[in-house]
Amino acid sequence: MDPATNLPKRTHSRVSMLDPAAQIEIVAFEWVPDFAQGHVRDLRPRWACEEAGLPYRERLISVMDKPAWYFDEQPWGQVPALRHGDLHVFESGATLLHLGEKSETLLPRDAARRSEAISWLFAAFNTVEPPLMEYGNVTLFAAGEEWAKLRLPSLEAFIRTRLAPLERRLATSEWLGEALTIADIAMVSALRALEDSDLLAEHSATFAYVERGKARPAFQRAIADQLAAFARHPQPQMEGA
Ligand SMILES: N[C@@H](CCC(=O)N[C@@H](CS)C(=O)NCC(=O)O)C(=O)O
Repeated sequence: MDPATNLPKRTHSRVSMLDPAAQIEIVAFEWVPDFAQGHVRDLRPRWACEEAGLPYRERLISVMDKPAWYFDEQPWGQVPALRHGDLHVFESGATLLHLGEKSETLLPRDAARRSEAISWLFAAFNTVEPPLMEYGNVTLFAAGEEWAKLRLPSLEAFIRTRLAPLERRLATSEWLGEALTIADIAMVSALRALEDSDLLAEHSATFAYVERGKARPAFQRAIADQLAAFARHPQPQMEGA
């Protein structure tokens, strides 16, 4: 048994941690449009559960017709949210921290390594991810708009200033700390927004880091389970379509 969770230790399992009887529940969407499939943020706590061998169940809701009760758990109605016994957690970063508290695999107990992991976790969410989200907006959702074309060069230059320190760190280190932690789960997930961009390709250590994260069996199981839910749920009919 794992004393932190009172659950059987199931690390290094080759089977998915998805288990309808699990105590941990992750709220996810039953279906999203193609461009978002494999990127929805419930992937982050799913991946963490897989790394740590923490069983979880999924609760699927509709992105088009979010249930009213869900706004009491996630004020913006976004995913993911996580329930664990009486605890309700929202924001993917908070779900990662919660799971980190349950598993030393995800968040070291040693004070120095723990502070390092938490610092990088916040860096992923606060320093690295915001300009990458803007990049997605400029190159995908607003592509073709005049303002987006004007914004792109300065945004790319800014993103390079965010990637350069990561590149330095990852040139000599496989993960942000000594071993993979919730910080890497957050950072790799954020960097995936650049998957098809030269910005990532031109930073070879950071590129290899993202590939290393995605190659992990735990990541593969997590993404397969997210995609399996979409495959089970047909695309909803749009109004007026
Ligand atoms: N800061 C939030 C963002 C969550 C978020 O943007 N979730 C997206 C899916 S990846 C969502 O629920 N989108 C639908 C919506 O906003 O209505 C977190 O990290 O949990």
